[in-house]
Order: sequence, then C-alpha cells, then structure tokens
Amino acid sequence: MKLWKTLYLSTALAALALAPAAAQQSPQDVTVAEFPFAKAVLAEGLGNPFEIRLGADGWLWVTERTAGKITRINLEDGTTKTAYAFNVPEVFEVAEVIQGQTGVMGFAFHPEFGNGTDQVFVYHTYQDAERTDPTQLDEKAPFHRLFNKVVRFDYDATTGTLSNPTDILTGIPSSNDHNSGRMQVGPDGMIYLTVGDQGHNQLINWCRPIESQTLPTAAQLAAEDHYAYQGKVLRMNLDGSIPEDNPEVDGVRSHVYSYGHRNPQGLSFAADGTLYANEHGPDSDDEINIIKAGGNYGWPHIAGQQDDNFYLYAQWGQASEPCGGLDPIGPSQGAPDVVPQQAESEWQAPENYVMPIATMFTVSEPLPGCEDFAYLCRPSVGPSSITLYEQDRVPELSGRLMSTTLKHGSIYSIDPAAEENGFTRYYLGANRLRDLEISDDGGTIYLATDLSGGVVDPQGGVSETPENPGAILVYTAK
Ligand SMILES: [Ca+2]
Ligand SMILES: [Ca+2]
Ligand SMILES: [Ca+2]
Repeated sequence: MKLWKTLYLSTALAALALAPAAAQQSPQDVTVAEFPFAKAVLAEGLGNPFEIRLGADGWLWVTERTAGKITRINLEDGTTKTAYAFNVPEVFEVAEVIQGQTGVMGFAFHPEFGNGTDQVFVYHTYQDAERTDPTQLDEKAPFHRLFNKVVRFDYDATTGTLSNPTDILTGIPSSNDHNSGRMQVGPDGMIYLTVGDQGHNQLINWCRPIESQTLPTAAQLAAEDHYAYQGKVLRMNLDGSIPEDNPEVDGVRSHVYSYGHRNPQGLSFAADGTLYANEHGPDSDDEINIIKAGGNYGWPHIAGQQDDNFYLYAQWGQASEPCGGLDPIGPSQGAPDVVPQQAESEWQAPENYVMPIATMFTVSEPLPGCEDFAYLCRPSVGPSSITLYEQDRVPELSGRLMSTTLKHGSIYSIDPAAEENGFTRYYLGANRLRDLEISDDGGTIYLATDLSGGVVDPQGGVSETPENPGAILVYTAK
C-alpha cells in the first residue's frame, strides 16, 4: 500500500517543473538550540487554556476552552480570578459526548480597552435554536445544532467581571475537529477570525466533503447562512457586519477574507501590518502563510507546496461505493480505488493562489522508524500559534517568527525575510504548547499548555504525559 511512493516516482518530473520558491525542510534537518530563557510555572490545572493575552490592566487574560471560562491571572503571584463562566450546556453539552475541539476559543480586546471602551470579544461554541447543520439533519446527530459565534462582553474593572454578552456573528460552523478559532483585532480595527475545515474528509467525518474552496452565495448571505465560512479567514467590523472593503470573490463580498485553509490555529499581525498565519497540514506540510485579501491558499488540492510530495487529495465523499461502508485510513495516502484521488499537480492553481512561505515539514517518504506513520512521528508538528518577535531584547530571535507546536513540545523559529529560511527548534519539554504571548520589552514569554496529549523530543523520544498540564509557563530572558 505504498501508494505515496508510486505517486512520488511517477510525478517526479512534474514536481521539478513546479520548483517551489519557498523553503521546505525535513524535520531532521532543523537546527536544535537551547532556548535563551529561564522557565517558571505561573499557574497549572487550567481547563485547556487556548488564548492568552496581556491586558492593559496588567493581568494575563486566558480563555479556558474546556472549562468554559475566561480567567484573569495575576502576574505577580499566579492567583486566578474568573471574569466569566459560561453556562456549561451552552458551551459543552454536545462536546462532552464527542470529545471534541469545541469550547471557548479566541479572545481579543476592543482596540479602546482601558481607554474608554472596556469591551472584549470571545469566540465560542453554542447550540443554535434556529439553525441546523445541512449535512447533519438527523436530530440525534451530535453536530445537528452545534455552531460557533463571536460575542462581545462589557468589562467592569471594579468587580473584574464580564457581563452583557451580545452576539456579533452567529452560525459559524462548528465540529468536533478543526474549529481553529484564533481571533485578532487588526491595526485596521477589524476582527479577524480563523475557521477550520471542520475535520471533514478524515477520521469520524470522513464522508463529509471539505468546503474550504466553497464560497458563500448572495442568497446564503441574505439568509444569514454561514455554512460556507469553514476553511476560511473571516474579517468583520466590530459589530459583526461585513466591511465595505472586504474582497469580492466570485462576485460576492462576504465576511470571507481568504479561503482554501485547513486548520489555521495561528494568526497574528506584525507591526508593519503583515498578517501571518500557520495551519495544520494533513500529516505532513504544516504551513506558514502571509494572509492576503481574496487569497486562495489551496486546500484541499494542495498541502504545502504544489510538489506532489506525499499528499494526495482523496475524496471519500465522492466514492463510487457508499462512503459509510469504507474504512477511512487517513486523508492522504492509501485510499481504495473506489475513492477518487487527485495529485497536487492535477489542480490548475488559480491566479489568486498563494503559496506558503515555509512548510513544517515536507518529506517524500516516511521518516526512519516511522514506517507505520503513527500520529506522533508524522512530519507535521501541529502549529498552534504564530508570533513575530520584533523586540531586540533577545537578538537571536529578533525578526523571527515563532510557531508554538502541539506535537513537538517546541517553538520553531524562522526568519520570514531570509532567502534560505531554515528553522531553529527550541525544545521546552513534554508539553503541548497552545499559545504564546510576549511582554512589550521582549524579555518575558508566556506559554499556555494543553491538559493532556503526547509530544516527541528532538531525539525522537515520546512522552505521553504532560509535564505541566493546563499551565501558564513564564520564560524570562537570561
Ligand atoms: Ca495570545
Ligand atoms: Ca496552503
Ligand atoms: Ca505538497
């Protein structure tokens, strides 16, 4: 069943013709370095902290995805205060059943927070009384009424609590898998939000087609049907309306800012306004991208570069036999012949196709010792946040993007401006790293860790138990 090898050999010439401009590396080729910071633990036992942000109030604000909370943490002593606790049924009644990636995810401050408008924006899962998922019409299906929404809260600094939740944009697709859910308020005062491909075409969603290339129609927008918003980066006004200068794609202007994404969990602006993102590849080819208005980022036709290396687009939902009776072996390789499969070179990339600036990582065959291609030894690292280190406090990081990773317990840094932009890996221990925040002076880095899950160290050793579950770690420059 080494289909990938047959494919690679038969299309090697085509791959050469598509010579990529951006860097690709094998995970074995990266530089491994010691992180020039000293570690301390600020807090532990949080319910899967997803977004961490330093507030104008001097506290660290955290969304606890599975605990259904927004929490403020005192940077002096690590004490926590709950700013808002969601009604558990609203956020999590469904997710408990399906062990999903739902809950309280993205979080951002109003641009005038601490300066007259103490409001915050939160992205979380809920059950919609009106809408149903068009591919989950059975009322007993766990995702039947499951959606995500952007909500605005008012903050009362005297009590330290949030109140008055107001819906900003509702009916955004939600799933047990690939919700993404990273949110930023840009320098233009707009909300940017990543929405993943919902894990369609793989695992328990293997018969549901990927909609990352599907754009909303005018009729859907009029009906506030946001089903086509999966696999997209959205951009909205602070009241949730569609900005007048959003791109018009295929004749329709919507909340869609860019499309063709898989599971973009990292999203951040540099000071010069460049919008960086990273996203999970299928089992290789995690990507770092620069997001451009109206850009098509290629998924599911392309993973990483259009190089026919390793990735095949198998369309399980289009199988010539009933899909439900087939055994889904994964998104990329080894699907049976009854499943249509497309090589990357077979896709005619449109003019608005945007290549990644780097991939983590591309291989043409499984790594040594990983012939069974088990989850942790695939070349993908599971990038979870991205931040440009723009300070000069730690010169070896200056001007470099930092990607936290779930599977490698590491930060990978890369110079986005270099022609030969190789990665440096900083292994920080056995923790799935979820988000990163840098102090203004660049001397302190805060990291959030998952409650559970395994990681691989640079020698290939596997740790199944996190060192610091559900923690906020503080790294101080040496
Ligand atoms: Ca953050
Ligand atoms: Ca891409
Ligand atoms: Ca590729």
